[in-house]
Amino acid sequence: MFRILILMAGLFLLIAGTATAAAADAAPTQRVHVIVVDKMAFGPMPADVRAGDIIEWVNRDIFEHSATARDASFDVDLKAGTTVRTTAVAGTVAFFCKFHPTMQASLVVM
Ligand SMILES: [Cu+2]
Repeated sequence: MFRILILMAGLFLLIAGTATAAAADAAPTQRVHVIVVDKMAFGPMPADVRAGDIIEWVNRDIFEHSATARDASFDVDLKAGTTVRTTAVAGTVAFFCKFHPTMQASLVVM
């Protein structure tokens, strides 16, 4: 009887240990941040963007735009009325629209 009890306690510890390890291995939650392009301008930049998060570029205009990084780290083509997703990379990147260079903004990714 005592032996069975020891065996069950061991089994419980094994299961509990496995569950803890699985939780620790889980990747941090990947969040989605929306940047709206409307009326020939980039909307407000999302705050608290972390590397690996998703940036969802939404072009509500009837014109084609782009989000082109000055350091060439990304170049997103945004056809009229489309949505494009990219993965955020750490750093502060100034970007502009290559079709309308007065459209400019800067995105901070931690
Ligand atoms: Cu544009």
